[in-house]
Amino acid sequence: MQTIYESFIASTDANPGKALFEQPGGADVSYAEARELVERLAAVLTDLGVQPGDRVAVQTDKSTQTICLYLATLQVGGVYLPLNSAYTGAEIDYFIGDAGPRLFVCTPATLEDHKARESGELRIESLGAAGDGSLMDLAEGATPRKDHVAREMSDHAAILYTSGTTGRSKGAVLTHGNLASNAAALLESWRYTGDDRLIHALPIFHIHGLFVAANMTIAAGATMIWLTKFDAEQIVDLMGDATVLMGVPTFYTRLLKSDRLSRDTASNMRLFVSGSAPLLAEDHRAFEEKTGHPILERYGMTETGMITTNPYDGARKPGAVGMALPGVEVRITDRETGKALPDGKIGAIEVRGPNVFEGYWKMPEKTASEFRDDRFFITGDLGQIGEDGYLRIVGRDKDLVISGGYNVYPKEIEGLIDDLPGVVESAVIGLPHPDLGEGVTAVVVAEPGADLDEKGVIAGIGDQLARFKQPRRVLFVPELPRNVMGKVQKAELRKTYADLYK
Ligand code: MCA
Ligand code: AMP
Repeated sequence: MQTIYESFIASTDANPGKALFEQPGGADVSYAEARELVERLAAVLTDLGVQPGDRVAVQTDKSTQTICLYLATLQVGGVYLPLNSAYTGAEIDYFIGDAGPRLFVCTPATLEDHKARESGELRIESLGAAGDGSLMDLAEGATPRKDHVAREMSDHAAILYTSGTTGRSKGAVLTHGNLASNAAALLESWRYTGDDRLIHALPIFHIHGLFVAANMTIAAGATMIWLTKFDAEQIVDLMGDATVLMGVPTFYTRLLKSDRLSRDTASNMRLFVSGSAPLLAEDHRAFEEKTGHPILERYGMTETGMITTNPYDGARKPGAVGMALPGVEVRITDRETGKALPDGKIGAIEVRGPNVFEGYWKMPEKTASEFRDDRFFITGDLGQIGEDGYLRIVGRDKDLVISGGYNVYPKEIEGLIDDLPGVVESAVIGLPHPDLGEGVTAVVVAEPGADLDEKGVIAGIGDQLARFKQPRRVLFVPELPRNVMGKVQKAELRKTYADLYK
């Protein structure tokens, strides 16, 4: 097996002139051009002191240059640490403090603010969406570095932070073997080849946009039609010239609203993939009716990459996430005892395989608590394997809201709301939302006579939280429903307010 970086070199050698990126309204970037920039960036990283194993943290806008920076980090043996561009100062402080990167690359607009963090151990440079910024200035004059640092499959390739249901965010450490094996399994399962032309409209700081969409394209030697933002009408326009789309369910909800989505406009496409959150069965059916394409739904996680997929050739079933990928094992267990359950029973979804991460960065106890003794990882999702062999996710054993494909951990928001003057306590829940799947909603108990309203709560926590984590609505109640053990009954709140966004 090759590392993703080695696959990139192989794809470049095989077809140097082929477009890796096609940018509507902008310039194409061939594999050879991308490689030239990767090698110049690798020289810059080396000059900046990035050694094998060093973290390179990146919070930039989506650009082809950011993908080149990712590949350059792999070339020098560094560990890539992408950060959501919506994270605010306080969130960034935590990630930098925890991961201790050698280099942090931000946007040109935020460079001045971040420069204050610079020290002997930490360099700060910038990279802009237009290929501008201090890092690119350095790359301009650099001599391309031709060699690469050989890496074992067990060496670290990336750290992706996932918020915790309790306490601090955890950095999931992914190895070269995790990335390479998952890309290989997906290429095989989805028949993805160098002939494919992927509409890439996802962000590139998560597994979905980076390690599914981009890694697969790079490993196959295919082409990405590169969009910096999701726009349903633009995607319908591009379908005639593309073969694959990968998206979160909100992409499909929005595409279905386009009058121009039809069998005709989708006739050149061979595959539509959905993941990161549950796809509504009604959207699955409506999409097939309108376009003739049954969406292929798959299931994954930051810690594991992709786990299961509906079949390429067999039935792609609404409401099901399919079967384990080649080389990956999935089982359903009793949540308490960890004992395997027979098909048909609902239990904890556990996974083992070359896709499963090494552990959480500097958190050995947390890591140990989420693995069974036989190295099965406990996903925190609840599911059932049917007689048909398909896995269906029926719920979550973790307190998590997924809004537009982004994970939001209630605990983090509740902590900030509870600290506001006049608040007794709060519960943050996800309620069915027609566009985002789930809408983040805060239910708050205020002190008697407190001067507090919906706007005040949102404003009070706004500057500490990325926008996508902020509650869309804040509801006030005299008290929160609790069970006999005193635990807040979030399921009851979800039932009471189920129609809030309808
Ligand atoms: C944008 N906003 C959101 C979200 N996205 N609010 C809540 N939840 C969101 N997901 C805010 C914006 O800040 C803006 O706020 C307002 O909503 C309207 O923005 P709009 O233009 O409608 O949004 P958009 O830019 O079109 O974004 C919607 C989106 C986006 C395209 C669905 O959220 C997206 O790209 N999601 C994909 C996430 C993803 O890649 N997930 C994979 C991670 P204001 O107006 O106040 O500024 S999970 C993963 O990787 C696992 C392993 C897996 O299985 O795949
Ligand atoms: P993250 O931690 O951001 O990687 O999110 C992973 C979580 O997203 C999983 O544990 C699931 O709860 C959810 N998820 C991913 N894909 C699907 C899917 N197809 N259906 C339902 N939930 C999904």
